[in-house]
This record gives sequence, structure tokens and C-alpha cells, in this order.
Amino acid sequence: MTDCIFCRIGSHDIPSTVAYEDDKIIAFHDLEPQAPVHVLVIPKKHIESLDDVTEEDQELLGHIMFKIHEIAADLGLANGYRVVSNNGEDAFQTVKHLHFHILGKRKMTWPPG
Ligand code: IU
Repeated sequence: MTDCIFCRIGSHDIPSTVAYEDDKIIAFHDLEPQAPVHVLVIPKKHIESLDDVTEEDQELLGHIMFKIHEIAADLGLANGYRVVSNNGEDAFQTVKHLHFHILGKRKMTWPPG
């Protein structure tokens, strides 16, 4: 989708600081980091949110979940990290392309705001 910023990041049409990439996903550093390490993991395929996944996306979702620990390890997050996916209005999803935040290198609090 050419009008989706994250699709354009995924195709390198818009530059980003890449932490990991393969043919299905890309992980890049968030422009407004909420922690000393803040990386977004996205599928290159345009999927708006978790509400929009289909049967055919199961392998892709598993791939994202599997890769997160490798990406976190490469980012030096041996002491722990948080993975967040905001979906829809109540969760304050601002970019309508499925993404998983990896946040680390600071103590997190709970419950989230
Ligand atoms: P959210 O879960 O949809 O609220 O998060 C979107 C994130 O995308 C947010 O942390 C932004 O700072 C980040 N972001 C970015 O890194 N680069 C961009 O070009 C845009 C948003 I637009």
C-alpha cells in the first residue's frame, strides 16, 4: 500500500534505522523512542491490525513472534524487554499497519497507561 508509511519503510521507500530484516518482516528503531531501546517489528505485507489477520497469516505471525527474541538479543536486551501491540482506537493505535513494539533498557511499570 503506497499510502501506508510502514509499507514504505518496509520497501525502503522511506529510510529507517534497521535492526533486522528478512523477506517477510523488518524491525526498525522508533522515531520517538519511549525507552532507551525502542524497535518496531512489522510484517512487510500490509495488515492493518490483529483484527485483520487471516488463516493465511498464521505462519507470518509465528515468524514475527519467533524472531522477536533474536532481535531482542541482538539489541542487548538480556535483562528483559516488553513487547506491545496497540490494536484499534482504545489501545491508541496511531499507525494502521500491524506492528509490535520492543521496549527495553529501562525498568517498566505495570499497569500500562
Ligand atoms: P502505535 O502503536 O500505532 O501508537 O505506534 C506507532 C509508532 O510508530 C510510534 O511509536 C511512532 O513513534 C512510530 N513511528 C515511527 O517510528 N516512524 C514513523 O514514521 C511513524 C511512526 I508515522
